[in-house]
Amino acid sequence: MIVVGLVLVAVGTVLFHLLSPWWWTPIASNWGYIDDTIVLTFWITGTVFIAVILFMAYCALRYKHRAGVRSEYRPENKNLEWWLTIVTTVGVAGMLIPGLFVWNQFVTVPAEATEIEVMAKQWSWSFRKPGKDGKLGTTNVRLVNADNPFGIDPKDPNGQDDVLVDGDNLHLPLNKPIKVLLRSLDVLHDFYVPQFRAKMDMVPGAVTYFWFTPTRTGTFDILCFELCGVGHHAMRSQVVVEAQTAYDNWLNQQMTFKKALAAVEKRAAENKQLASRKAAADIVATIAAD
Ligand SMILES: [Cu+2]
Repeated sequence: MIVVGLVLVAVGTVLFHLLSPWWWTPIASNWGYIDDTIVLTFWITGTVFIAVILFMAYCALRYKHRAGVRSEYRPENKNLEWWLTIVTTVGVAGMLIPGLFVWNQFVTVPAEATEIEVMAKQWSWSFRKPGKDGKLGTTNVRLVNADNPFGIDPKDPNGQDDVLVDGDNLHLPLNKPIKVLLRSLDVLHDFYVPQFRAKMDMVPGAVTYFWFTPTRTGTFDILCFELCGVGHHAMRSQVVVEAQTAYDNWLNQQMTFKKALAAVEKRAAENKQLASRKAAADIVATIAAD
């Protein structure tokens, strides 16, 4: 009975793998190596899993209780120990070593990569890109407020032409390497686009990063991959990968920090004017009442 159960587990697992509708979405970045390492780990762990299950089934059948037969006591088997040690070492090394090579590439950002910044907060995403100067302005969390959600230093000339994308999708040009700088305003978040494979935690008070090159046009979901509170599941946005001309069109329509500052100042001036007009009207009303 146990033997049949164990064999069914092994067969069922393989069938589930072959027939399962849940598999990766087609890749849209340069990180095919990450898929390769996962597939390699899958084959090593999968083979060992099936081998162990079938070995247990074999032992349950071969060494089942028989009247009058006693088991033999064999505390040591040097030969078997060597054999198991070598096979285990090769298996573990096979899972670890390719990952080290991929990690080395993952943390080596190409010199030509364009920086973009992703800001996470409970529970939304916003994005910042360098303007024509190609440089992001310096930021400070102390400067973060409703009018300056990124905390950009208004005195830094590099920040004036920064492009701010708040409440809209992120657009990226096709086949251009991107260095993603990640910030969080409140708790741990994690920027993840399944089709890009790469992801990274966002830590309040620190700037983390990763890089990738989008290799396929399309619209892909941005997910938060770190449980960050009750709205975690709804922390969504989208990234649109498109050809350079379409991307340039989109970029030209976006708000820059300079324009955002000007709008804030204009609003402040209007409010002041309204307030003084109201004060004057109040005085007139008081005089008239007298
Ligand atoms: Cu989150």
